[in-house]
Amino acid sequence: MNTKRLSDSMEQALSKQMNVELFQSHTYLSYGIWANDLGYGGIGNFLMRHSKEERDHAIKFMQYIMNRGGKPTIEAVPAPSADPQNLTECFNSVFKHEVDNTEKIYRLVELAFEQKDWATWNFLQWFVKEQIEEETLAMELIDKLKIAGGDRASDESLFALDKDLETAPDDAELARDATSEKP
Ligand code: OFO
Repeated sequence: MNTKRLSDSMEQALSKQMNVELFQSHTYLSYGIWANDLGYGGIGNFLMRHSKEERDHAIKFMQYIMNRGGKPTIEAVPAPSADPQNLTECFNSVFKHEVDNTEKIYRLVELAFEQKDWATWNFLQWFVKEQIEEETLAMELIDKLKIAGGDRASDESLFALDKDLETAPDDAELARDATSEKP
């Protein structure tokens, strides 16, 4: 008996997204190596932690497809984006990667809606929320670097930024959790 609870097109689309998450993981890992190589151990550590989060996202897609009776397919992971030229380019690229990924998640939500696949729609809401956090986190990176002086930041402020990112939380605060005491 066929127990698959996903349409073929949804199974393929979710599997494709699993591979996109692995590509994101690859890219952040390679950016982490780049930052480390320049001596920014804290920034490199932050990017590598983020690489792991992206792999975890891939695992969530993999597990969901299997739970619904489908079979995900691991594809060849494309080479990560080229090394950035500087920290501004690196953080801008992180933001762009996250926005691109959000667009992909939105297309999956649309597909689930069209197919009235409410289980998948519900599963994807976790990613909609996650992308709000990840875009916010990427915006904060850009802001922190801007405050430190951007490409003309002094060694002292880059040292402080590097230290800050070594221990920075991996998740941004969501508006839904804000209160008047803690906006
Ligand atoms: Fe950074 O995003 Fe995964 O989903």
